[in-house]
Amino acid sequence: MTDNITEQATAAASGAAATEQFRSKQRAEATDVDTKRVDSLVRELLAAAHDIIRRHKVTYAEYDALKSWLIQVGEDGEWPLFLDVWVEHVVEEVANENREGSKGTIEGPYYVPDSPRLPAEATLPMREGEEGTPLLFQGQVTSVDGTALSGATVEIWHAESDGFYSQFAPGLPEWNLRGTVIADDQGNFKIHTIEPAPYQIPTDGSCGKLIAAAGWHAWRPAHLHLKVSAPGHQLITTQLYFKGGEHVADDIASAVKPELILDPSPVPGSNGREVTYDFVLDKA
Ligand code: MBD
Ligand code: FE
Repeated sequence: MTDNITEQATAAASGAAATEQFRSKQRAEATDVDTKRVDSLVRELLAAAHDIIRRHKVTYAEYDALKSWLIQVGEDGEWPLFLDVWVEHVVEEVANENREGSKGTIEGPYYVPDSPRLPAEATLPMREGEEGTPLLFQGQVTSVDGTALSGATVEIWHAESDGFYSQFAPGLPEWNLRGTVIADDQGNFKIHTIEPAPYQIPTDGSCGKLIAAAGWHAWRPAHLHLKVSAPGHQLITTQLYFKGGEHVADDIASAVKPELILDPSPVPGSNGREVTYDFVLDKA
């Protein structure tokens, strides 16, 4: 929104915040993993690397370039970003392959739990004059058997018009464009927000360096992040995109699915748009 934010946002600062956030929400400790499984997973991962080195005759110069890049990823705090952009989508695919309800997709590095609780119809916390097309995002949460899920929870977080997330870029109010909406007794919710902008991976860090070195682009399409849950049901982590938006067809994070593309319509007599999207939750 302001040049101020653009100037101050650095890969290292958002990386440090993402690393800190990850450490505080870790799902399980590595020590919970069975020795045999660590043995086969790591052995196969290394064997795949060895095979690539042999097939491509990787040189010492390339090996050293890899080593310094890996060191820099750690120094920049960009492991959460790197892994969520290039690896998480396959973990999500495997984790959710048996779901019958709504599609999920990756969480990404910028989720923060315990955002402000809001009623079933609510406006997300935002700055005075927050830039962007006003968006009414509404829908209903039901169970796979069709039952409306009273009091379902819809957590939502997204970037502002420059692609920055609160708590991961300087100058934004703590909970800007983040909220936990409690649906009504029919599972209905109405969320007033603004349409987010496409997100560019920071160009000044190690992930940006990799993208430049490989000649890739650094963009994710504009997206809303969501976690939807209800008692007795499995939480779904997902994202929703906008039809016709830039990079919907070539997301750097490979996290777009056809079921996740919204097609909002203009709200007559206003400059805003609205869209309805219903969530269907699998039983726990
Ligand atoms: C994002 O906003 C995001 O959602 C992912 C997955 C990676 C980087 C930035
Ligand atoms: Fe995101």
